[in-house]
Amino acid sequence: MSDEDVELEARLEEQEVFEPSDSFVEQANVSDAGIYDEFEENWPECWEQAAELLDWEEEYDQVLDNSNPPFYEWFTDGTINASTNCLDRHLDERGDEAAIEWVGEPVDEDNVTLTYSELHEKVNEAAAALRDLGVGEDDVVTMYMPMIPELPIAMLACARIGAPHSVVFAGFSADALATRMNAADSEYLVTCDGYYRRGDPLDHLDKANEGLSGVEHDTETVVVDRLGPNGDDFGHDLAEDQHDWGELMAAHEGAEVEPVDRDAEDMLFLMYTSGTTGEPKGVKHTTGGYLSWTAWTSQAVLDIKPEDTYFCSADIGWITGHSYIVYGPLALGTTTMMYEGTPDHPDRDRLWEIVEEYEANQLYTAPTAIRAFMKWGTEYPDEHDLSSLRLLGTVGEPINPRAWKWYYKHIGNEECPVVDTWWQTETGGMMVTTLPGVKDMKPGSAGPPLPGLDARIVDTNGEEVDPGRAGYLTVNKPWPGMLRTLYKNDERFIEEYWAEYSDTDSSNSDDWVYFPEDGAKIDEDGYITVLGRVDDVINVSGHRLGTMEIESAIVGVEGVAEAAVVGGDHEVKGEAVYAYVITEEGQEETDEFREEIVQGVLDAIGPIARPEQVIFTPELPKTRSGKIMRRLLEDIANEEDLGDTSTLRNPEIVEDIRKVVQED
Ligand code: 6R9
Repeated sequence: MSDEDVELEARLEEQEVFEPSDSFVEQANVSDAGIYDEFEENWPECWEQAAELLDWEEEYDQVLDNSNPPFYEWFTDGTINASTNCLDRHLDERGDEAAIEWVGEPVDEDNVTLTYSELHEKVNEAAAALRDLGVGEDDVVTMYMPMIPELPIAMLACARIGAPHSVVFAGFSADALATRMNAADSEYLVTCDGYYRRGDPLDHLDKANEGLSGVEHDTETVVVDRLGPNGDDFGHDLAEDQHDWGELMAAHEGAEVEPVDRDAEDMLFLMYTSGTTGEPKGVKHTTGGYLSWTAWTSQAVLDIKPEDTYFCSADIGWITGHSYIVYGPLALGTTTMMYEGTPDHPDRDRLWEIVEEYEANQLYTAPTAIRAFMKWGTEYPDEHDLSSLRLLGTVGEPINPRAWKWYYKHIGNEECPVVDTWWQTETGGMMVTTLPGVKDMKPGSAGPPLPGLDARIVDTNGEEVDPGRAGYLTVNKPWPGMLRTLYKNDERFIEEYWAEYSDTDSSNSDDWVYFPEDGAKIDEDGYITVLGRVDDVINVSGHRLGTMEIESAIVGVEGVAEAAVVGGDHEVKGEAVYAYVITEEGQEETDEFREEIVQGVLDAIGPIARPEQVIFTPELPKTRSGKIMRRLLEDIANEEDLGDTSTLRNPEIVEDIRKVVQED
């Protein structure tokens, strides 16, 4: 490093508050600080500003119906179609502009640009094909696909005919697919033969078929041919209830499908996510509220304009991809990018190469990726011209100030505001973050709640805690993008998100408080620092995993008597999975058996849940009531001071476990 660089690093390290540049503010979609007061005074009507970003078939009567909390309804009696809003209405002005820039794995240089007209055409053909297969309004269509253009095409086709989609991340296992299709009674699946990973073809249909064999009802499957001849080796033949996507599309060439009028409160999609118990939760999002929320936040926070090229490196299989690759950006008529591959193939400058080539204006990624970039070194971004970038964003987990500053300096050249956006699958879109054209940034802190939102940090009694003290994050007013319920499980919806801090007997909406299960603190300026989950969910590389899900996978392995899973600190992943395992009598505690356990997790969930360490232990630390003390296990994983262990039934076990971990 030159002297100048050293000086710069030192200055950055000390700086705690960063102002957005004048040039950014001048052109920002939102730059008037009055918006906070305006929204507060004018709540909930302020959210008409979000609804106004959309084209409605039938105008709504009421912005919010809060007569039956927590079953809130937004934009009541309005009707709207999401695919019309993402496609048809842009055709006149932006028909020839790119809607999706798809960058494939660099296998045969087959990148694809889909203009709004082309995407519209394909979505219509796919909608006609799905309808012909029997998909009707309100039938749940499952999608199990990687980052290929057919995924958003199929999603928008479903939206057009009023069939909710349920996208299952392609990295999830066959079991995970079966569980989700069964839970949603989903009779249709769209999947593909395979895809590329780091240049090599990977079989996917095999996994899909295995999943289908665990589905309890009849199904129809559509299979996209992603690999062409490169997939021949997998030797797939389609079964009778399986159809080739390409043939279906060809048979419906030029078809036009009248978009179905959906009530604002009709379901747009389901997304299964991890929670405290083993069963994944089917989060239900609606058409009017969700689309308003993602469009408004895309505009206000990501500063998206139609002429932008916007790049979010998430996978559409997660909520970030739904909200901020597909629905938000397309509703605004911008160009949204999709990247099929990984950031390190063919080399570690892959993302920067893409940013340069496509002149991307925004980059929205995860702290885990930023920490990996940091580790790889500045030479990779330095090789590329990144001056097209105007704004940077992060999501998925807390970002440490060092990673924030690295991103700000080495990717944003100290000219791009960084938005650290806190939100969840359940919230539909961003909740706590700075408005980049209005607020200063504080690395490590997401920022204040967005205008019109009331988020507080409270203690276990629901009393607000003083600035600087750790507490629980709560959201005290409803918002349009919120989940409406857990699919077919209103009771669990109340139990999981509301019971903790609400007066559940009250029909007054003021008595209802949403609890996202995150710990947080607030500073004197109202900036919120999210500390992480307070339930049994761990966050590995920004992916939410339930410890119970992983534990049940492990105890499913023959020879395992009991298991406890916790998150331990990890330099790049944020958290990593640590599995403490008690074996059955007679089971040898060998490395081979460790491998079997790891395989059990891969089979049940997928590679994202791979345990970093499997630790054999004779016992688990338990409270007197028999609850496993995960906090202790976490501290052992992180080699921290153990504090008070007096409530343990078996305090001596802690030392034993610690010894085993240190020996490993
Ligand atoms: C969008 C998404 C949600 C959980 C959430 C929290 C963590 C997300 C964060 C963050 C700190 C941020 N989280 N963004 N923590 N700062 N900017 O990630 O949804 O997969 O449902 O995860 O992720 O713990 O509760 P989801």
